[in-house]
Amino acid sequence: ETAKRPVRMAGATEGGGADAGVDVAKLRKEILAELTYSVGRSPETASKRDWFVATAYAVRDRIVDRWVVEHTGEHAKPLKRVYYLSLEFLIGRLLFDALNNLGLTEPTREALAGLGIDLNEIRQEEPDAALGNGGLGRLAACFMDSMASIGVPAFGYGIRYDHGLFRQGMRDGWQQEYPEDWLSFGNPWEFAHPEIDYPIGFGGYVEQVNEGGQPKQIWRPGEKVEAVAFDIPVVGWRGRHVNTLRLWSARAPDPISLDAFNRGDYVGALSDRVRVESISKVLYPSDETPNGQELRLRQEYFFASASLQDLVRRHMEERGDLRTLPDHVAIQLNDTHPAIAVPELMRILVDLNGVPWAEAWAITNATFSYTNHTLLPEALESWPVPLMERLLPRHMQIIYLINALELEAARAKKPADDALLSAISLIDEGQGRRVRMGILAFVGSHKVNGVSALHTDLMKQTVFRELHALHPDRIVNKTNGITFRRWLAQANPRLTKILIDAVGVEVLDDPTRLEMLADMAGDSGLQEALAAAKRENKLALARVIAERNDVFVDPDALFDVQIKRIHEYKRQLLNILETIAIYNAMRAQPMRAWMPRVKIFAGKAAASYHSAKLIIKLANDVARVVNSDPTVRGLLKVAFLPNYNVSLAEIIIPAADLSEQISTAGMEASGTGNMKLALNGALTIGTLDGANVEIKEHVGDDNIFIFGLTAAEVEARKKRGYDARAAVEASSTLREVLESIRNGVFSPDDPSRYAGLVDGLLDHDTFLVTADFDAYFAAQRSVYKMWRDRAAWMKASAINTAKVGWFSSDRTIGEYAKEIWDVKPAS
Ligand code: B1H
Repeated sequence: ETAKRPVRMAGATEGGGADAGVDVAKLRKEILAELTYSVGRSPETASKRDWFVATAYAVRDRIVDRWVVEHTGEHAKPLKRVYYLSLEFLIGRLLFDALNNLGLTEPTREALAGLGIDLNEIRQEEPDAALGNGGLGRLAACFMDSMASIGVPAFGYGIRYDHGLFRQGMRDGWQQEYPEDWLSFGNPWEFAHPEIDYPIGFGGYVEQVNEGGQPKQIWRPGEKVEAVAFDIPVVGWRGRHVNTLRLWSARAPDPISLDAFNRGDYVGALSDRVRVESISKVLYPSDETPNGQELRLRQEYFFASASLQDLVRRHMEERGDLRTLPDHVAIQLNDTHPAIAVPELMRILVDLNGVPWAEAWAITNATFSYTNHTLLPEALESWPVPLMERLLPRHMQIIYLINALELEAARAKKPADDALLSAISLIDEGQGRRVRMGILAFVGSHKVNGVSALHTDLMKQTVFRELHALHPDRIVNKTNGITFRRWLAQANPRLTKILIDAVGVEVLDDPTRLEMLADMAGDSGLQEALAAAKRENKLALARVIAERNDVFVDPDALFDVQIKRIHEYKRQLLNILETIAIYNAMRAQPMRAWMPRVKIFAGKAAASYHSAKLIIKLANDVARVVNSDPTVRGLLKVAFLPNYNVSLAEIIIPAADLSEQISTAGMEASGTGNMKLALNGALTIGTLDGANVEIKEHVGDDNIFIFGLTAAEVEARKKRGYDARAAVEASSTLREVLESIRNGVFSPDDPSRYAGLVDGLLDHDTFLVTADFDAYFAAQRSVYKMWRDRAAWMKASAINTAKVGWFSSDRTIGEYAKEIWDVKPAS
């Protein structure tokens, strides 16, 4: 039913729709009671933070009421639960998640207003929980929201890092890392459970004992750590279901060494504790760059072991038989980071519960599944065998045994194929012996998934080619998704209101209803409403850019946005080169009718990733030069916004006109920012990479700007041996750009700053920046052609919003539930 509806400007509540029938006076009383009795402040002396905490507590109470219902009575023992194991949960702020899902946003605004408090102000007091690096961690957070919303009984398991991803500062245009301290004022959403604790062992040795004539292995760890549970309730849409995010914190069994203390060695008295508790101190900021430190492996085993002990205990309490584990438990490994859980479950089954190996392996395989998020060779986890032997000696034995049996089975299927055997071996004999965690996760799982159609195909052709041949039904695709509740309803209430008016409030429950908007995309009333909302959002972003960068931008300029981790394969450099090309053209012909545009960048670089940090510096150098050049007359502005995080994304995305998704084809597994931006009406300029391919299929070729080499062409080019110098020679625009960088136009204080960067491009352009430059430049020109025709642009923008309903993480989770977990959602 796609009958046109008139576009109404009044109607449902902003961004909500489920707010009717709430007793505002009662809510106000509850907030005041929390302020008094939980925070310990009077309204007269309360700070904004106090008000935030009191409000969070009041909302939390209501979640807990439902949580209790969910965990007693008929819901208490669902047939099957999902356990989502992830080293990262990039959850951001939670107040509006909870308010929006409970239909309490407007009532709370009203309740607080009656007390002279502005909800929009106090929400800024909530720290942004950054327990993740980027897309992978944010995906886990979107999945938690979707599982609670569509009624998949689930626990998320991760680490309660004291310090999340570093705060990014800028000094002179260079990235500086500062510690992040989200817990310094406490976390009102969590419940500490010091009584839920599990011992985690490290090191020591394996003892072989004789049990009824059978040899039996017993691990005697040399060191013990306790894992303590902290729970955050996750409430789904309309408050129908509440799941749990359980994060583990490390605690030393002995808080202090009294021996050392009594000797007067006060630092030594605490040193063991500090070492042990360092496990949950800080998130690794690596993001697809290798780190390989021992502490990281400790983190992985710490949280995998605690989570398995916890779910096995629950399963035994409920079902009393370990052999039925796969009937009631599905464990999803978010990348290989928790893959050590595979041998850990084997240890629990075989060593601790006497299950025969073959049966244990069948149980393990039926319980686990694994999501791969990257094919970049440098990002594939592997651990040195000597480190594994020292830290987890029993697991190393189990891994050897798994490997022997897998190789034997492969040999039986494909005899005498040595290349195949070395390709699927758990042990990489290449550069020192290492355990390949991707292979371990693959063989330990019944399903292995990629995160976009293209990525899944490439998995089958490259990294997992041989394993795929042996297990042709194991690899499946689950294209990523995003929660529309955060990325549309909360982040963009102006657009949400228009959508509700246009296609009905049901769109909040069923994003496929957005499709109805496509038929109205040509309607000038709708276009004007969309343009007005976009302009308001751009004004809000312009204020942030002015505050943070002291740069003043025109809200009517095209906002061209690239926001994501800084990585060479994501090619922020390509975008900067195009920026310089425009700048050069403006200087050559200052009086031409240039369309005003703003280039907006944001993102963090791994602290040790020097070339990524140099790209940030270049963006800032270009910004300084361009923004202060009078010949440009303000028609081109460049802003690198520092400290990109979930909250900043919520401001930038609703204000974007153009979404930069320009990775070297074949390298971005999916992307999820691409989905958020298209949903919010930005047009994509992008390569045929990751989920861009599927976005193109949904929005149609006319409503997206695709350019550049395909993944297959990239492969072919590299095989052939790519000659960047020839490409640069052939492009006068690119040549000029590179010359201006090399000549120090953007670094007069240090003219040779970028000599290495330019030489690198010419000598080994690994990411084919120069190969795609001309095509990218041309695609940008077609962007401008469409931008000049406002009606055409707004129509394409509306179609983008209309056609991306499929990218809801509710759809993604529905697919996981059906095809991987065998769980029936409750609603
Ligand atoms: C993604 C990572 C990642 N892929 C290692 N891989 C990390 C790898 O700390 N580490 O060691 C951290 C993160 N992250 C991203 O996952 C992909 O690049 C995106 O394309 C994808 O959208 C996202 C979610 O699937």
